[in-house]
Parts: sequence; C-alpha cells; structure tokens
Amino acid sequence: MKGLYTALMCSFDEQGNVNEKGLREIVRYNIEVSEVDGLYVNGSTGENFLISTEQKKQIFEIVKDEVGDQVKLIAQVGSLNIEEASDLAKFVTDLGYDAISAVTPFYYKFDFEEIKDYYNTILEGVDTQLIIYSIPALTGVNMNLEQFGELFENEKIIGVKFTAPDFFLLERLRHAFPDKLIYSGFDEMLLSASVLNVDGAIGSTFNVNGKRAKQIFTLAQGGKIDEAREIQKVTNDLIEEILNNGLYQTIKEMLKTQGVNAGFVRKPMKQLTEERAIKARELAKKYL
Ligand code: HMN
Repeated sequence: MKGLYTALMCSFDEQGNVNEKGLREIVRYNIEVSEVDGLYVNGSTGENFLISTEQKKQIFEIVKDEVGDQVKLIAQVGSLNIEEASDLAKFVTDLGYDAISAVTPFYYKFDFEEIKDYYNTILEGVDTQLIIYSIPALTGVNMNLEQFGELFENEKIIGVKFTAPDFFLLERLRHAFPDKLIYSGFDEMLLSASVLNVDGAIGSTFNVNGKRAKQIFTLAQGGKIDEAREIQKVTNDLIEEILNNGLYQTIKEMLKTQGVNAGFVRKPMKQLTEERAIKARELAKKYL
C-alpha cells in the first residue's frame, strides 16, 4: 500500500451527473501518463461531499471496473451520515478495493470519544483496513499524538493521510508508529514530508503532476535532497498558479488539454471564467 496515490478527480457533465467516459479517461491518464501507484477515490478532490450516495457508488464501480488490479485503490467513505459511511465501506469491500479511508467527522464539534466510535462503527463487520483522513484546515478536527495512538489500537486502522503543515506532529507520529502507514497530504510539502520518511502521499495535483511528485518522493528516499528540491520548486511554481486560479477547476482544464474529458465541477463550486480557462491552458503548455 506504499507509494503515490492520486486523489482522483471525477468528470461531471454540466448538470452535475457523473460522466462515465470522462471518469474512465481520468483514470487511464493517471495510470498511463502520471504512472501513480494508486488512486484515492471520492476524496475532497472527487467532490465527494457534493454528491449523492448513488453517485458515490457509481464512481466506485466505474473506477474499479476501469482499473481492475492495475494499481491500488483506496475508497474514501467518510460521511456525517454514519449509516452511509458503513454502507459504502461494505460496498467497496465487496467491489475489491484494497482499503478504505474516512475523513474525521466534521461540522459539529465531536469530542474524541465520538470520533473513535465513528471509526470503530464504520469498521464493524467489514473485512477491510482503514486509513484515517486527517485534514484539520477543512474539518476543524486537530488530533494529537495520543489520540492517533488510541485510534491505531484498532488493528484494522493501518494508517493516516496526514494533510496538515505540522511537521513536529508528523515526525512524532513517524517515530511512535513505525508500522503504520503515513501518507503526506499536501503536495507542496511533499519533499519535507518525504524527508521525515512517510510511506507515500495522496494528492490532487498528481492528476497532472504525478511524474514530478514521484521523482520528488523517490529522490528524497534515496537521499538526493538537492535534486528533489529542484523538482519541488518547479512543482510549487505550478501549485501556486493552480491555487491562485482555482484548484479543481484548473486541474480539470489542464487535463482537457491532454485529451481527457475532465468535465465540469459541481455546484456550488463555480466554473472557470474564460480568462482563467486560458490561464489553465497556458499552465498545461508550460508544465505538462
Ligand atoms: C482528497 O481527499 O481529495 C485529497 O487527498 C486532498 C489532498 O490532500 C489535497 N487537499 C485538498 O484538496 C484540500 C491536496 O492535494 C491539495 O489539493 C494540494 O496539496 C494543493 O494545496
């Protein structure tokens, strides 16, 4: 399960329906061009929190059908509706996904006991392994070392997608839990996380920048820090432009220049203005 995973985008049509052909093209591009080790399906980048249960299932099915056993698959099933999360966990396990992941429950201020119960409930009666999806900036849930340790006591919880700029905590986690999988979640901090010996990374920009991400990770693992830093610099030039222009929309527009029908974003996200679409196409020309 180690390595680089793309946080997969989903192609939607103008009405917000899943565009199956476009989704399959995004999957193929990630496997054949970006050459990532796996896909993280229905995460933030997949606009998961904007779609229905039926659409989530449709996406899980299409992706598994397109991928087969070519690369590893992690299914993000986390939801504030715990029955939905449990149902999706069973659904993807039956489909043959390699692992599930679940975002920490958000919006309401859940205490740690509630968070722990959420994970244990999702895992009840499902024969799979789970990766915690921690993204405090979006969820408001900040767990400390001891709390991660308590969650890790459940042997089915095999790791964490660590999407935070807290390198002190990341180092402490790495040191305390050498056998758990730690994935870096911020692509612009991949080198720094790799130096701390994470097991892999999960990122949205890998949809278009997967090759550079792989180089950064591999060079850092081999101790070639100067070379890795050069590539992280180019990567961050690109990420900075993407973030300024509209994260998911810009990545979709860049994919379109490569013949991949990445479609539209779902409301309430807004589409790119023509000016920003031109900018995205320029970025594709410069960086892809
Ligand atoms: C997901 O769930 O889709 C991703 O794993 C999320 C991932 O950590 C991305 N975070 C967000 O989009 C909020 C990053 O790849 C991020 O987009 C990138 O580092 C640019 O900031």
